[in-house]
Amino acid sequence: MNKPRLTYFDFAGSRGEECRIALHLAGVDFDDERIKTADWPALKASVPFGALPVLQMPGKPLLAQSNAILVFIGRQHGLHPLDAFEAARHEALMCAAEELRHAIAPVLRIADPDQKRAAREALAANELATWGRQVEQQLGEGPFVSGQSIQVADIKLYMVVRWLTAGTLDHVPGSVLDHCPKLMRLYRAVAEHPGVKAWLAKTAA
Ligand SMILES: N[C@@H](CCC(=O)N[C@@H](CS)C(=O)NCC(=O)O)C(=O)O
Repeated sequence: MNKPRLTYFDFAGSRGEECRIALHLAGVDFDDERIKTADWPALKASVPFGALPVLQMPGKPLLAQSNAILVFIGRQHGLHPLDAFEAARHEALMCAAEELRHAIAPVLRIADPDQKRAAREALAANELATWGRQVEQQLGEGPFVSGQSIQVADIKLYMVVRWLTAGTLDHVPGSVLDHCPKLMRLYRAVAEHPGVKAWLAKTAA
């Protein structure tokens, strides 16, 4: 192995896709390993915390946890603040994005249609609305978290907002974050970033 390998499911979203976008923006030539769902049970015990993504750097053990991977890439390639306090502020936003994903996960597993509707409507009205307001309060003049230059925290927030506002989560309206103009501006700025567009165009093919 002579180049970094990012391993995730064969799916263009969530924690793995945000790491792929960061590697692409960083200009890293990486092996984009995509695991088939059927192969996952056999692999699960071999990765540090039994979950993906993992990043393998040549000569190093596997690195797990999407935020650790993003911060590592960001620090190496100018996509994470050099100032320690500003970096910690970015990491707080990234932790908040992970906490939200963990709050959403159980609701996604509900099968009963009535319970599913009730839980998702409550999620949209409560946790998602509150999370959006809290993140909004952390944002400044923009368009990105730290101003004019995109950082890994922006990529993380973009991926969460893209998921929540796509209108593909039943009973969660695409307008769920409309009360967060700074966050939506950040989302659009990441979506319009030439490097992000180039990655999406390349992988959509
Ligand atoms: N905190 C971890 C969460 C990782 C995680 O839950 N990954 C999911 C996919 S997004 C996974 O591997 N699910 C399969 C499983 O847990 O067996 C991170 O940020 O990387």
